[in-house]
Amino acid sequence: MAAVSTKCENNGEASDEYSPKNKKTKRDQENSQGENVKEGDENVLSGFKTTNVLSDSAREKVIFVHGKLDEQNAVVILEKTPIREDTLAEIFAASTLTLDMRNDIYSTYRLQAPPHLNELKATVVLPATEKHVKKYQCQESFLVEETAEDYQAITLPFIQKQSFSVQWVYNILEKKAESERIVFEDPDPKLGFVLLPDFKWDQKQVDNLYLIAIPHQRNIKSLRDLTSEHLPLLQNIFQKGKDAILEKYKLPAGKLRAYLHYQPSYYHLHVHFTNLGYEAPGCGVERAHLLADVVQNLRSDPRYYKTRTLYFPLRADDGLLGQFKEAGKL
Ligand code: M7G
Repeated sequence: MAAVSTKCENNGEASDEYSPKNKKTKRDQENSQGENVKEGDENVLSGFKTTNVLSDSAREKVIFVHGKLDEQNAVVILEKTPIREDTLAEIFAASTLTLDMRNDIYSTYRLQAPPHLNELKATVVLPATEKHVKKYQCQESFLVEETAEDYQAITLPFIQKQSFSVQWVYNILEKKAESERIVFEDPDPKLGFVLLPDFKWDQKQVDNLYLIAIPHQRNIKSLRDLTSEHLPLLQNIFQKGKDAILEKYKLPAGKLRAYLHYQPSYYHLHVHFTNLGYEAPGCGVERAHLLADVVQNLRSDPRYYKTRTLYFPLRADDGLLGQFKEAGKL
């Protein structure tokens, strides 16, 4: 992704008098509780004022924009969605075409598809914290080497103070949000989990299928906390996750990539399930740990992830990178 601008405005708090904000503030409060209702056709982005572009990609056809909405900091992600095979007949029949150039057997056109086939996916983070703004900003990354001691001395204290809120995860587990999107649930408090579409996936086609499995257990922050004690949970997620995806999306296990991120952004354990044919963001070897490997590693050494040195990338202005530098580890 090319950085269009790396300038970051300060995160001013919204003023109380601003009238449309009173409505929003109420919605924000509802949102932290979670919201299952559909918002209808109201254009909540009509007042969005762009501050700067955090990053964009012509290849992935996505742009991450930082701005203000009702005087609150917001991040909006706009993304062109894949073209579905089942819409082709309508695209060919009902679009308008303008010729750009013709040369021998070659020609290019600007094609205007009917509006309902020309959607953008918009993801809104409101209010966005400074950490959200940094997360979506295009930046240089550095590979960090974290020993078990570094985890205890540097990473753990940092994530206990500074990580993103996992309120959205609790909202899902408590059915306060996204309950209508749940694909499968095993309600067992120890072994159970909720499987639902990741909010990066528009669910229109399985080509870019992306689901997450979130365990009901709340005390597992990340891969680092896993021991052989968690094998029944991991195996349950693996097996039932694959079965549910086969049943609902007809995608067999051999077409799936199931993995955990280290470091994750959100410290409540979760498993990513993506279509193997889709190069999902964050599926590279520097961050993704295949669930099948995690299970094997814990079988051969119950404390594998408690003792191993783990490697992961951190962005240049990530506070955790600063902590590793301060400790003379980089
Ligand atoms: P991660 O490895 O902690 O962080 O994965 P990452 O975002 O850096 O990959 C968390 C996953 O949860 C990501 O794939 C997010 O797209 C997804 N996610 C984040 N939020 C806030 C939500 C949400 O509110 N709903 C859903 N369904 N997925 C989310």
